[in-house]
Amino acid sequence: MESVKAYDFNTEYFKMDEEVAMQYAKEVLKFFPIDSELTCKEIGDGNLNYVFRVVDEESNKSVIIKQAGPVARISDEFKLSPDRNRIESEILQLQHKLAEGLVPKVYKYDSVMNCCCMEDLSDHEILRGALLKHKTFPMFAEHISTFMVNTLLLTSDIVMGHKEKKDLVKSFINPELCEISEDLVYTEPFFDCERNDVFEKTKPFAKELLWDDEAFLLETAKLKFEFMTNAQSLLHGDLHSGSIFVKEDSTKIIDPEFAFYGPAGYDIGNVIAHSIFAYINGMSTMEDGGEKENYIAWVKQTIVDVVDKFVEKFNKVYDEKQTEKVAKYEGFKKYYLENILSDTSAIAGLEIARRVLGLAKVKDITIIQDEEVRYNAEKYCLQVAKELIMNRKYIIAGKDYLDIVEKY
Ligand code: SR1
Ligand code: MG
Repeated sequence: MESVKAYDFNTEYFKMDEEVAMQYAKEVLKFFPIDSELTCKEIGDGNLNYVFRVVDEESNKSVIIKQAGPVARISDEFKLSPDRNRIESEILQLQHKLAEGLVPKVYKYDSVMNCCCMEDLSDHEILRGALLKHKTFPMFAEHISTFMVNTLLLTSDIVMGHKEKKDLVKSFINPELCEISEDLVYTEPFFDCERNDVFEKTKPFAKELLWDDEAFLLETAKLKFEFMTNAQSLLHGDLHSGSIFVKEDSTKIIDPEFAFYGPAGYDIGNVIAHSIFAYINGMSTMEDGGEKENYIAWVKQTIVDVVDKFVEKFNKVYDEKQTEKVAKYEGFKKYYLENILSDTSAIAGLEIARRVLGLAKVKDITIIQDEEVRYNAEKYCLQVAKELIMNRKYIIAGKDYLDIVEKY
């Protein structure tokens, strides 16, 4: 009989491999009987962590173990506190209460091994991957708008007691991951930053359109300070299509390790930006015909619905759940929502620009093989991005986004 190596999971952190993850699932998590025959695969494809899927084929039970390392997976230039795993576990549990059914269940957070054990969502697929196959998800806008209204508005000073809210601000202070966003979203895409490896053909266009435009750079500076100082809502903080699992009738939001108290528009802007990436990928890579028409029509409708459903549900929840006396004053709700919506537009623009010009790019663009087609897609993205940032005060409804998406 093969002997099983004994690991000490209680004293000191060490990085798991597949064998260790199986052992952990039995011994610590007690998710499987000790004598069960398990399989395990590391399935993480994000930039930071390791994700193990442990399965018992016989009982069909499975679990996910997500472990944070001391450096980012994408590059050891990023030394990151494993506290991000605590943040992720606690936020998932909080979001589970605020937006039931829209996040995976957490089974355990382990502060020694820096891992979070959670529900396996393998019957779903990652939204970005599904979009790259040009699949459509008719319920997506409905689900994501509910998720955003519930998690953003219910954690704001409009609804929460202000002391209780400040306790959450304290718990989810997230300096290292915020610094990544401050650098990667707000700063480095807007000059010729060496580590960004910008697509060569696009560089002169980026220089003329963005890097040399002082009025534009000033707006990015204002937005960076808004990100760093406006503790409005408890954000997911990285709500792109790689952080969302989907199947036809279900949406599950994962990976909230970038969570902190910031401007509510940050999450909504991310969802719109990555929907626009789905649009430009479809336009650039699909053959003309019915399939392309259906897909493009669905993406456009999704962009419109994400914004308009957010606004509709926001108004309703605000009226039902507001507790702050002055938030009831005539005109305040409109003022508050308009600020969120202008942030949303600007952040959609920043996210689009940074995924083209920054360190962390998106497959929607990078898989475009033909250089001329990719160049045109990147030019399109940068023009849309600039308009979303510069005209943010006027981009407040789904239709306004549609006009810009169709304009270039
Ligand atoms: C170093 S991390 C790069 C990017 O991956 C994450 O998902 C965030 O979007 C971050 O900006
Ligand atoms: Mg992630």
